[in-house]
Amino acid sequence: MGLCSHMFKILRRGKYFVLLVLLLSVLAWIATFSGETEKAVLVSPATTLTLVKEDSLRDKVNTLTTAPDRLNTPPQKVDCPQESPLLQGAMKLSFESSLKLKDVENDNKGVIEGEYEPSDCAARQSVAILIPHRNRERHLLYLLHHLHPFLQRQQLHYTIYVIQQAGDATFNRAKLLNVGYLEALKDYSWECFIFHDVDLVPENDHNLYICDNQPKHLVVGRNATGYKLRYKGYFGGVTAMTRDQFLQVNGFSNTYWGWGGEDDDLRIRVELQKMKIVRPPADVARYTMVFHKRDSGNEINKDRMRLLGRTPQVWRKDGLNSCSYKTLSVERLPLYVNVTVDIGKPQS
Ligand code: UD2
Ligand code: MN
Repeated sequence: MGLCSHMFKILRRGKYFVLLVLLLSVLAWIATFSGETEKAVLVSPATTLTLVKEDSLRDKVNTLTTAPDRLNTPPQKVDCPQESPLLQGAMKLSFESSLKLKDVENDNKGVIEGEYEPSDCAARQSVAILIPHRNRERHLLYLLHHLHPFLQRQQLHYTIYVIQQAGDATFNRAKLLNVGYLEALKDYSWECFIFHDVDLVPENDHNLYICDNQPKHLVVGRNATGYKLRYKGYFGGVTAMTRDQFLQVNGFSNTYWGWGGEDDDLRIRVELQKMKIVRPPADVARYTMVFHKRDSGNEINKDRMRLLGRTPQVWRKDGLNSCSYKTLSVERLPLYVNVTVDIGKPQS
């Protein structure tokens, strides 16, 4: 009997002991949980500063610190498909004499100050379209009319820049394009640049206005030349180079005043860098050139052969790094950024 009651007492105390242990565990769990919550809330700027040294950590910290905002911002866009579903292939082009700038603006409501990006996916490339220009307003209108919808069907993020040569000194297409590159980079870190004559309208939207890992020539053929490549090495009209490819060749030469040679000079620069020009298939890289005569102020450059001969010696110091100009205005018009520039005149 005595032994039994002793055992009974021990068991009863043991029960209280188990209860006590349970209670303590619950309290300890609550304490740990609330401690962690506090830590998560307390990711302060000071903490982020010490963590940002490592990129992966920076990402993690950014996720943490920006998470609450995400509730209010739209979800991240998915990448646009490899091939846009909006492409239509060969198009019938129209050049109506009744076309007005207002019509083109109304047709392109998604373009703001010359810039567009797809609303439902993240564009594969950000592209600056650079158009050298003086006194070709009609050609510019036709080009804007066709090019905006063309680029939108390709689901690109782009801005069209028109670089206007001020004054009536001899025209210099190449220098204007250098200016366009330098000015466009003040707006955005464009990864791809398209150097585009104002009078060339692409006929097929499978001719993609994106850059490759080699410089790309987009005009294999045009109406006036029976859609044949004019000559081997021809690099005029419309070309695409990445920001880095163009920097690597020091851009165009600034010294070609008047018609001709500047496109061959760029090809020589590309070849000196052991880069190789690529082209889209001939049935796709087709253009219509709006008919025109040689402009006054853009007479044939008789010095071009001599200049081409010295390119290998001078390209390092004649180009982007020596392009001096004075920007007179930058107007952000609905369909393009209009950069007017004084690029000087040829040295006599
Ligand atoms: C060819 C090339 C062009 C360039 C030029 C020689 C093709 C399709 N194009 O064009 O890329 O190498 O020979 O310099 O092969 N411009 C004006 N106003 C002017 C003069 C020129 O806006 O007063 C601009 C305009 O963008 C024009 C471009 O410069 O498209 C080239 O001039 P062009 O069209 O008179 O020369 P073209 O057709 O022989
Ligand atoms: Mn032309």
